[in-house]
Amino acid sequence: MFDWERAMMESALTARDRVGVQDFVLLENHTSEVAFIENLRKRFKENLIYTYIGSVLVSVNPYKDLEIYTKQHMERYRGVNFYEVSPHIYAVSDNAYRSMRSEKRDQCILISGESGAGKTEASKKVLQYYAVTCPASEHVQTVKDRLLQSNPVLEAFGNAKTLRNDNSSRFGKYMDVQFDFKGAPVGGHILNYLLEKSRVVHQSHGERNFHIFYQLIEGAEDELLRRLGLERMAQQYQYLVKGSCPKVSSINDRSDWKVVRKALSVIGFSDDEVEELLSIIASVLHLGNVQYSGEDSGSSYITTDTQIKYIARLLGVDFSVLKEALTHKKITAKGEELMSPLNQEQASSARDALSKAIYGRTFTWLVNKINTSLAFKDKFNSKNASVIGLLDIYGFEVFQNNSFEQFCINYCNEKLQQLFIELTLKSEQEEYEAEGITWEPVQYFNNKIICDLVEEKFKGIISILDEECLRPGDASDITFLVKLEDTVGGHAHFVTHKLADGKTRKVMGREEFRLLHYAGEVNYNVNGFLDKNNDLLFRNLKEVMCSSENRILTQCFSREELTDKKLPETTATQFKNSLAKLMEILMSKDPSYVRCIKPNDAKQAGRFEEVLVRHQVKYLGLMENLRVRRAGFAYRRRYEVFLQRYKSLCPDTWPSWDGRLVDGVSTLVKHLGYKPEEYKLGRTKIFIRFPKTLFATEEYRKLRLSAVQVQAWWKGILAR
Ligand code: AD9
Ligand code: MG
Repeated sequence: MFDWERAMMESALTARDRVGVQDFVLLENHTSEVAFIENLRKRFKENLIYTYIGSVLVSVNPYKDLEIYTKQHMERYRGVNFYEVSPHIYAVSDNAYRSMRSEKRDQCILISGESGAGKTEASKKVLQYYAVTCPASEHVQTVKDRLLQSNPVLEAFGNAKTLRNDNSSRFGKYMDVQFDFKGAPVGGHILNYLLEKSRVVHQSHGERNFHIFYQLIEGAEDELLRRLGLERMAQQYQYLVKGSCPKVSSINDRSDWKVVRKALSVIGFSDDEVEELLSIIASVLHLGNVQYSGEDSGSSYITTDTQIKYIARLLGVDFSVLKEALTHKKITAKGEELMSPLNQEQASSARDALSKAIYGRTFTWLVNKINTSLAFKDKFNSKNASVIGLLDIYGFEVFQNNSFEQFCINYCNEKLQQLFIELTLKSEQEEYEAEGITWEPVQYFNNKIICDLVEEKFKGIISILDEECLRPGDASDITFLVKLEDTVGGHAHFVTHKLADGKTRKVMGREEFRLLHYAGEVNYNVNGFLDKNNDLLFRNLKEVMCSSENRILTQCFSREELTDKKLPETTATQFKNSLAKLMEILMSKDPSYVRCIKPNDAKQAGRFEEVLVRHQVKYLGLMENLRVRRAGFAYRRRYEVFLQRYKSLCPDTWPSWDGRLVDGVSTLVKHLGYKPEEYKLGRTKIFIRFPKTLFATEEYRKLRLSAVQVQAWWKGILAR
């Protein structure tokens, strides 16, 4: 090697030192978490927010706009092989698209990470990529517009400012994008999961209600506000002031209102429908301002009629029936229906239950409406449509105080982890088998045991919770906990304050149980579990809603529900069933993964907090993911791609190889001095065991390219 060659090689290596490796499988010390995080940090400092673990994309939220999402960038990734360009969400999008087209298999892109890590932004980038790069016709353009415009609408009604994220999605979302045989997007379908309805009536300090309320109040024209009986002051509304945070510096409610209003039109809402929708939103605000006073007898009354009048008018319901339903509950005694008065506390919670039910059901209606607008119209061809699914769902949550919502969210993450394990290991195994290479089993923690603990019939936590919800008499959150102790007390992943020898564990509260999740331990406080799982709405309130003249509400509250003798499913069971369906959908597709990481809690650009990142690396299971990926061969590439990239390094394969691809690759690697234990040749791919082998090859290629350039430059000088 000449001195100048060595100098160039060194400078290439220094550059790699500075920016890290773009695929973690290439890390020399792949079992070291320190090396893993250092690589992330180095890249983050250079604004390189994306890194691969094989085909999994790890993304660190930059908290600033990077110039990497332009049309030119999209073009750069279009139709290009994964490894030819630097890691990017567009590479994942393009790869899924190409696999769908060439292998005729449905795809899904699963995006996970904690709140504020960038999941929703990532899913929007994927959609934008398809909207810009896929073929279009006039009809397709409409679909593209609707797909894109569904986002601002869903975010207005389903997102809110939280402490962790100014635009936090408070529901899980799975969206199918359907493509026709030409590869043009022709339809879509959205499934929504577990909207955080409790936010409608209560927000923690520093948080807000759903965006739409503030957008309406700030943005709507005077005339509309007057019709809805609203004032332009969020502080006026009890449901909007609980978090003492009506204004957020990063949010412009007024201009967002315009965007949402336009999006509703693009999706196909008529003006009447919009008016009806907003009447519902306004009614929820009025409901929040309904105040009660108590009477000595234990009953309660509503202090002023103003709000009830507005609600009755806006929803087209009878004023006095509504008023009675907000202070009484209907009971049947000896075959006769009686109105039993509610005390002040019961009446307030009945009112809140109504607000939550109205909002929650309207949200589901909204999703259905969007689905109708996105539906693939060509029934004849819809069977031939290929699909790319996008999952943007809440990440694992551990707070100071964890309740029913965290329990559901973390259960969902266990299920996704389970799917990840099955699919990654399965696909590794399948690839080895397909290539005729011996499969070497990998040790890993299978979290099925935790999923079973939560969801097993009769013995699982959800079953026990449902049982307590249905049991008449003295059932309470505490009796639920006692039953849990009796039933799953000995389970390796379940802990309470009770020790096996009858003593108590001092560090745990008496109202708590702890689950040892795959991602770490979480203590859940059982307070409110029964109520939240029951999600009860008194019958007479349902009846009022069924009688409404608002056409959206009549679709949300059906009369059948009143006559149906079957007990309604509890929240946890509904969630469990919808997750089971989701798993089925995902299992039938080829997955790509995007793992999002939040670099700091302050939502600041340029700040990389190691402790925080380490925690996420752990519960996203990234080290385990890397271990599985590295267990056999670190790297694999199709013969034609490998040959194309490195053929210039061997006189026998340059400028082209005429024989079988496998022989060309074999000749090439022998020339490069690969030792037999360093690689294996499969049916269509070469498998390389160690990253350093590939590195050396890659550096050698760079060097040769530079040498060619230097030669050309030198020839140029001589020719002058
Ligand atoms: V939550 O679970 O819904 O609370 P997400 O969805 O993971 O959360 P989101 O995508 O909303 O987080 O990102 C949070 C904020 O980070 C965004 O509002 C942006 O301000 C910022 N962000 C995220 N990704 C990017 C990006 N690729 N480039 C620039 C980003 N900013
Ligand atoms: Mg989100």
